[in-house]
Amino acid sequence: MSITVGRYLVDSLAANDIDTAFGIPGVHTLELYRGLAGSSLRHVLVRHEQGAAFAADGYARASGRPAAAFVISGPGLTNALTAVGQAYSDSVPLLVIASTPPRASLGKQWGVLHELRDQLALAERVFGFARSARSAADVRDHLRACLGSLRTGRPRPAYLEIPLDLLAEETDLRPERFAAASSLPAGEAERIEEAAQWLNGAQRPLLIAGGGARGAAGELRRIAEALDALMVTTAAGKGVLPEHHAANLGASLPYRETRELVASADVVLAVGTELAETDIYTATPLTLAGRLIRIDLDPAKLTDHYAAALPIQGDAQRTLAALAPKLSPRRGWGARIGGTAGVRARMEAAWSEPTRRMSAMLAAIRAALPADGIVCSDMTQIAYHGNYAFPVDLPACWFHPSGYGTLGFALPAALGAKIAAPQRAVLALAGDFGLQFTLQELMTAAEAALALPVVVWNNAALGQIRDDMIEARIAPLGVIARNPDFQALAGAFGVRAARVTDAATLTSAVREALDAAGPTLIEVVETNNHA
Ligand SMILES: Cc1ncc(C[n+]2csc(CCOP(=O)(O)OP(=O)(O)O)c2C)c(N)n1
Ligand SMILES: [Mg+2]
Repeated sequence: MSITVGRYLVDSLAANDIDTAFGIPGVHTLELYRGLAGSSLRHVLVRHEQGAAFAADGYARASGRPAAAFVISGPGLTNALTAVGQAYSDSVPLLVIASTPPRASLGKQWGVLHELRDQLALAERVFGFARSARSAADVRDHLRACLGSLRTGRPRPAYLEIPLDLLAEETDLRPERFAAASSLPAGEAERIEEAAQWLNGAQRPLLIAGGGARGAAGELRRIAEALDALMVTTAAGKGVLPEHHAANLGASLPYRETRELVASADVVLAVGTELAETDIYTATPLTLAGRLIRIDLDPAKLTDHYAAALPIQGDAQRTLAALAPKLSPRRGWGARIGGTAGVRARMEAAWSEPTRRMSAMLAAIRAALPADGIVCSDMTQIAYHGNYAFPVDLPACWFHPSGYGTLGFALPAALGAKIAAPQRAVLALAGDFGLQFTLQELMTAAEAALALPVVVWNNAALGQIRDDMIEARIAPLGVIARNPDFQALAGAFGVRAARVTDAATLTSAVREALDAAGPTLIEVVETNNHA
């Protein structure tokens, strides 16, 4: 018996462990939704396609498993692209399934509904992997390749487009489970041996761990402790070593004290990190006077502007697991400087009053969340500070739109994370302006009855940009925003709301929100502005 290609596609996704699709149906994707009706795949109706891709992103960050986003041709895809750009830059696997106009019209510019001049070309420039199907067999082959691309090598978002007339066609193909991807490779043995020699001979070894090292927490701890090394992470690598661990300087690359330590290290081992501008957050690049070893799945990273003296291409966990037993335990640099607490105290002593207030609010959130609680943060001052100052002791608990840096990530990513990990506490942290980019997803969270605290840092301004203008001696323009009444707005969505001005009340508001039957908008009113 034949089935439609739409049904075949949905069942193929389910057969390959994709269990959730965030999407918005349209006349171009009706046949996908006919397919969904009888399938085990869960569909979550979002309120904007940007929300669909952000939610799939949050789902993957929280669970390590990809989800799908179902979007219509043309505007469905272009709406999703900002979130795809974010997932690309933060190495997050997700799969966007888009329709296209009918095959006969493609490339002809007849002006058919939802037409783009070249939809695939657009997708190819933003996704890591993009394919266009013209037949049922193409759907099978491209889907296998898309899923393979998500599970081998550096994770990037993948894209498959299917013309709407093809989705409606019948096929005799049967959904199948594709062969499992091969496991990720460890680095070459000789290079690992050489890295061990360098590290064993180092006087001042320092480790830098990024998001690519998230799966190697145990190995990194073993290595840091054996060498008595110092450890720095990026925001994406936060928690690979508990931030309370004496070796850990945290995500402090923007701080002068840490940069001086990096500069004075004689061997730096950088694992799963781009060492990108957005990991460092100052205008000047890192000074690396010592010898640099880099471990990365992506060979392009090994020879970029921080070219490794010893490049090792491989999976972080497997490579570090091979390296760790070769290291001779000793006391060294960490002991000499008396651990990182003193360095951190010096960094923190310079904090301004408004920064201390943000710290207090971050501590209030921390106090309400269990150790494995997840925070999805937005592009807001409290989150930039939280990249360093929100303490986490486990990897993959603090998610920030680091690379692409788009506003609007926090709320939809958090709802995706909560759907992926319903048993865990998940919280969204956004600014008053950034929240409004994807605010409509509050309705999605309400409809799904997600116990999701949505904390809004309300300084009634585009605070960071205002401060940047003041520093650059530009008269503030376009940075004082008139806000909606957030309390009334929450009411319109039918969700609970709270308004807090002090840390203790914030802790209790978050605790209550974690036990609520739906989302809670918690407005934290910042009165002590920089300006
Ligand atoms: C899509 C997008 N547009 C513009 C920006 C530039 N931008 C970065 S932060 C910011 C202000 C955000 O204000 P708010 O969310 O209130 O955070 P605050 O800085 O006040 O904490 C803007 C406009 C951006 N990062 N992304
Ligand atoms: Mg603001």
